[in-house]
Amino acid sequence: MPKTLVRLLLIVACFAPGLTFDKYTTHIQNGNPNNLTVDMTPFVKINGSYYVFGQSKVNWHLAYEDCRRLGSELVAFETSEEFDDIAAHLNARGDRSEHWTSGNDLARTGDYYWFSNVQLVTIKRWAPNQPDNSGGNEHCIHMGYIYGHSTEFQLNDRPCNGDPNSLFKYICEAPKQETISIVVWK
Ligand SMILES: [Ca+2]
Ligand SMILES: [Ca+2]
Repeated sequence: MPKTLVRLLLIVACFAPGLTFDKYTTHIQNGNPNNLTVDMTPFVKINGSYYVFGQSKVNWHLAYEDCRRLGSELVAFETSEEFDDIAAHLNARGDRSEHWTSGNDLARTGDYYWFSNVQLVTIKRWAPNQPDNSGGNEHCIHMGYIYGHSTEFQLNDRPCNGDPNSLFKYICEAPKQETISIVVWK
């Protein structure tokens, strides 16, 4: 048999069923389990999540826009632990100022959701007698030392906009990281 024909048969055989294999495979994992170096500037890492603490004092809508410009959302406290972590971070910096979160009841008064992920606000971190929808115009949630006698960060509802006394700093939260691994056979 001529050599060229043998080579052709071998090449064809490689593509025959049962003799092929994936050239590569992919795996997607939550987080960054291998601690790969990732530049998350200007976000700071707090207990596995990434946040930006916006320093300008703005209404809730402008705060949300600023977070979106960073590819993030206003913070959602899905757990009390996350709230406590952020409060501890601010306290450690000596920052007791008020900060917007993504929480609001703009869609249905009295139903408070984290706007960034549509999860119900379930954490028990409201300040005493809050939320009170004072004046019928308080629909956005901020965290702060709500009363003069407050001794810790808590949540309160305030007017989302149109109130010069409700211009606050804000906290943006980056989306959860995923790590994609590609295994290549060569
Ligand atoms: Ca969160
Ligand atoms: Ca209130």
